[in-house]
Amino acid sequence: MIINENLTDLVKTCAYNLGFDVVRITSAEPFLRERSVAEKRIQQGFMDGLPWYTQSRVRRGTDPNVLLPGAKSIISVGLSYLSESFQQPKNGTKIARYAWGKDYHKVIKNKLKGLVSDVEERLAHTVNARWYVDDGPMLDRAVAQRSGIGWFGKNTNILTSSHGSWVFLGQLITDLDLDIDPPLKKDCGTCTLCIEACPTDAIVSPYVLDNQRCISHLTIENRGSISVPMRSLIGEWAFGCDICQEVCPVNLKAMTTNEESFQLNEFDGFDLEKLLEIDEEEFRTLFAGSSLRRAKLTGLKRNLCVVLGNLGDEDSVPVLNRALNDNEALVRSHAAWALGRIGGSIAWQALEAAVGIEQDQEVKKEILTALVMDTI
Ligand code: B12
Repeated sequence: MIINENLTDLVKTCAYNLGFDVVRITSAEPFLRERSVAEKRIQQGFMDGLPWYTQSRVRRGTDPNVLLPGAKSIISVGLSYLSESFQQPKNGTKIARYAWGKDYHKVIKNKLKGLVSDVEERLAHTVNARWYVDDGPMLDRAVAQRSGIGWFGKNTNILTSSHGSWVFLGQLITDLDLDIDPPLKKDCGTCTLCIEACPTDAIVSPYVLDNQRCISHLTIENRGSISVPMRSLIGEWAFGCDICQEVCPVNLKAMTTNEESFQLNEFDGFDLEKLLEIDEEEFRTLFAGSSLRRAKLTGLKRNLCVVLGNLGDEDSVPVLNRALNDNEALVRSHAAWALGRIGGSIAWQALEAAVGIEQDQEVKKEILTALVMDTI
């Protein structure tokens, strides 16, 4: 029989062999402090815009024994996605780094499943386990902090000593008796670079993020219109945002990933403008297995209009003009805004032609506003 100490070593060795960059263990005790913080954030309205993020989800997700009756330990893992070959797409648009390789949910879940079967094979008996990567009710960052994977940065991301915050987090709740690791005794000290760098002031105070102001939310989870004041602040970000991570001094020293699925530079040389002219079927084929699908085609088209408006290049006027005829009102309204922002006689003519035929009142309002923007 394997005594506890060796069992812990065995689990960690198996996890590192599968390619995880950081592996630590925490207990299956409830996360009471984290529960009350998350509940408070919901009450304060800082999680507004995420209807699925509810009090009952938080309560369930902070009690590992509800998720896996008989749970004794949680194996907490971090996998870096900082790829050396990373390159942003053509023409100045930006996509958050985490979305460049293959969809991490699948990659990490396969590894966690592999970890369970490797340990079961070595122990010659089944292990009760439940795994989560991003999509479950658990607070992944709370698990990572308590297990000592890393510490909470003021931008709310978990920072690891070796790979900075460029790590995905996942965990395996198990009924295994494992040795518990302590949290790290580290913090960000007096540094406030991430708070100062956020163009939308989304980090309202250290460790507190206003979801509705975060570019990541506005461009990924948000299904509706992007409010006019936020549009120009989004800058070039067409999907997600990395500003609060890019300015972090810990991230400057971060090691890069060895994970093959994240080395791929799927969009290298891809002209994102093309997205404005593809249909659902082409989108599904082009972006199969990519995290970008989360924003849906309509959301991505909306974002691209905003980015093209911000880039202000007159060469984008023809594609934006065609987007004024998109089937989705959301895309047409943001295309109108972008044309108004770029300005010039061709943009103006396109808007004037559209105002006569547009049936949707909201879009019509956007076109009229854009026509005025142009004449200012
Ligand atoms: C909802 C969500 C979002 C929302 C809201 C983000 C937010 N801050 O809550 C949006 C869409 C904006 C988002 C954006 C991003 N996300 Co996100 N997101 C999540 C999700 C699903 C839930 C997060 C959550 O519960 N938030 C609620 C708040 C209350 O939780 P919290 O911020 O962790 O709160 C803790 C701290 O504030 C801390 N705390 C509070 N007060 C204090 C005081 C002190 C002194 C200290 C030390 C700590 C502390 O305690 C709280 C409770 O644990 C998780 C996956 C999951 N299931 O956990 C991924 C997750 C957090 N996201 C992730 C990523 C990668 C991102 C982006 C980087 C993607 C991008 N490039 O665009 C950005 C980062 C934006 C940012 N600065 O946070 C990773 C983060 C990995 C990491 N290293 O931390 C996660 C963990 C997914 C994963 N499994 O890898 N995300």
